[in-house]
Amino acid sequence: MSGMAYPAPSAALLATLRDRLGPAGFSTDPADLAPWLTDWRRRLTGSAAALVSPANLEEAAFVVAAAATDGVALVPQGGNSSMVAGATPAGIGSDSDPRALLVSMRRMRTIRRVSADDNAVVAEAGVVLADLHAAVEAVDRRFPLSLAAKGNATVGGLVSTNAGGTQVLRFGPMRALVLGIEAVLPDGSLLQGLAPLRKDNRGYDLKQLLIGGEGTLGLVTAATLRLVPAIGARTVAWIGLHTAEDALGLLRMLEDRLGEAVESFELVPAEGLALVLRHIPDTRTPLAAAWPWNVLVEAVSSPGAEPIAARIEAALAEAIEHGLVGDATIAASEAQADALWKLRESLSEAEARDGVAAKHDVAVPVADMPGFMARAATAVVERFPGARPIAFGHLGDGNVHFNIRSPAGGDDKAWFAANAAAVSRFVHALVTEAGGSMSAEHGIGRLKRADFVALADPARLAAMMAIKRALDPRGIMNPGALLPLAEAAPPP
Ligand code: 2HG
Ligand code: ZN
Repeated sequence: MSGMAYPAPSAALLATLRDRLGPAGFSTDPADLAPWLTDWRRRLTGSAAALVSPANLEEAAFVVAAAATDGVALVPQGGNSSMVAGATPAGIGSDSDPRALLVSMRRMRTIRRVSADDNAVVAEAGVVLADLHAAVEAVDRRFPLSLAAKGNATVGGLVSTNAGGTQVLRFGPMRALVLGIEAVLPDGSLLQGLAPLRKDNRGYDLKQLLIGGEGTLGLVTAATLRLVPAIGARTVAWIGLHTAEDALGLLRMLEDRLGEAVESFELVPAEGLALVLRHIPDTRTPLAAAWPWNVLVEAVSSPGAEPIAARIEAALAEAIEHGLVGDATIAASEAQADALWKLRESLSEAEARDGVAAKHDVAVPVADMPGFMARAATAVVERFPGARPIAFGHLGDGNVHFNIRSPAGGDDKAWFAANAAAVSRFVHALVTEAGGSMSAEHGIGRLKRADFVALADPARLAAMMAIKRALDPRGIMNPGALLPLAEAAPPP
């Protein structure tokens, strides 16, 4: 379906927005818009009639209400670090006839309240994750979600995509960390639910609809987020293993010995480590030999608790003795811990520097993951000869990035253009058949929408469409992300 049924914002609407938001909050200057029209992975470029940047809740509500009156499409955007082009105004109008308003939340960056007693922080949508981390550290607390894009990703985007990252194992993804939400619904009304309630049983959980809603059900303007005790001590280890099954065995053993202290359990295959060492400056191999698989483990204790380094060391020695682990090193300083993390966090970038890859973000039950990775790799190579699968990431969460690189030595751009869509459909079908998810943490956005719609359970898709129609009957919120681009409904 075409998005051309969305009306272009009228001159009167643009003037109203300019008057209300002022020069800092409204621009039609192509130079201001350009950096925000292409997605992070540079796969899609869109167009917008204006960049609209509300500075507070009142302005945000004004923008949505004004757009709703005219049925104009709004595309919310935070740090523009979506892995799936969830915040790119593509497919709505065109360069010569731009029809979307790009709504940047980056000016709403106030941390309204931090409460150590409530273990909660109220942050506006535009607060950058790294700034949030710093603000809550100041009161001896921690927001336990982190990802490589922390310098760009914003609270609104993290909430709207139910972001995950490298620290999900213990405290969960955003869904588990959001206590409350403030949002503007598609008709301009306000959903005000920022109270840091731990229990609230008044029927449907509307905030959970907005979490992971990818901006299709409303504009998140602020969220109340759960905090946990600050880090007293952390131990970071890099471990070499023979098989992915052994990695899983190690995870369960460490949980047995260390309880909940294990906060990260990240899988890096030999090929992934080699890519990082080849492409990322200032990296060096952590173990004497190359192992088929590696894991990075981080275990954390709170300030008043016993440090755990000695217990990890003992557990790893035992695992080596039993042949579960090949070799291991434990960071002796914070600098060494950061260096080990750099090996993991640079993997995505190293892969990109090496060439193009078809990217996947799949989940299956944790215990099935080693088997799935092996089966899927064989199936992909059979179907696409020469393709090079590489699986890395959040093994402890049952989520890996099962990326497929082009055959070595060829023209990878040409291979990608000819095969990427078919490769992705193939991988997404495999994971769906395995009872898993084709999007574990990145969301659907625009890049995965076609596969999601094609492979989704019909009952699930129908329920989602019904919710969308009920809350956003004219389809103005982030058209084309997550769900098919609908024709804009005529004004009532
Ligand atoms: C990661 O885990 C990110 O490093 C990016 O989710 C994954 O680039 C990717 O495929
Ligand atoms: Zn990831």
